[in-house]
Amino acid sequence: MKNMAYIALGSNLGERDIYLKKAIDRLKSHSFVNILKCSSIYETDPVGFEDQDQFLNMVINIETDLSPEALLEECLRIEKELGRERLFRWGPRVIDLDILLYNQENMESEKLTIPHPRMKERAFVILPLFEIDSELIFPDQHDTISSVVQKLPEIEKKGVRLWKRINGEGGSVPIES
Ligand code: A4P
Ligand code: MG
Repeated sequence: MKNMAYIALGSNLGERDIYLKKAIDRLKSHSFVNILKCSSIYETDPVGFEDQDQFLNMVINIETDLSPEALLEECLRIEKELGRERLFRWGPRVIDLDILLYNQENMESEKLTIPHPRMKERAFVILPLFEIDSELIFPDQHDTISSVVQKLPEIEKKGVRLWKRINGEGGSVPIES
């Protein structure tokens, strides 16, 4: 498959890990998508609107023959099929799928901005991304993932705790920077 992309997954309602798994299974079953890597699952303090339950977050790396727009449509379709209701921006959700990066492209349209505009400030995205690709370079300012990790405030990093390792072992220790 021609293109490489990274997708962030988040859930803070109901059986959060089941929603993550179901979303990945649906992407996996798409004939134009191959899952290459999955990060561990992290439990994270809510950012933006803080008066809501903790999230589970993770990041996956895929290869795909879908265009960025078609991949977004697929993500929105999966969110809908899994029962996501949009209550308000940054509010609670059973599943959120955000496209972080697509090859080395920079794009901005009404529907889609890549790289995801808020990703570099969000420890719940950057730490799982660093786990699966510690050599990553961003297409916009060509900064490295490790420099982005270093710039994250300590307090934000403390809000991201390992919940389940890739291979299933449970845990809840803070992630070391
Ligand atoms: N859209 C534009 N660019 C993209 C992209 N790269 N990937 C558009 C996906 N969608 C993109 O998304 C609204 C619209 O954004 C989509 O229809 C698409 O056309 P949404 O998922 O309905 O809205 P949202 O997720 O509520 O808003 P937004 O602004 O995407 O929020 P964020 O920035 O994703 O934040 N705290 C923790 N701990 N963990 C979380 O996962 N998530 C959020 C949501 C807030 N706080 C959180 C977490
Ligand atoms: Mg979203």
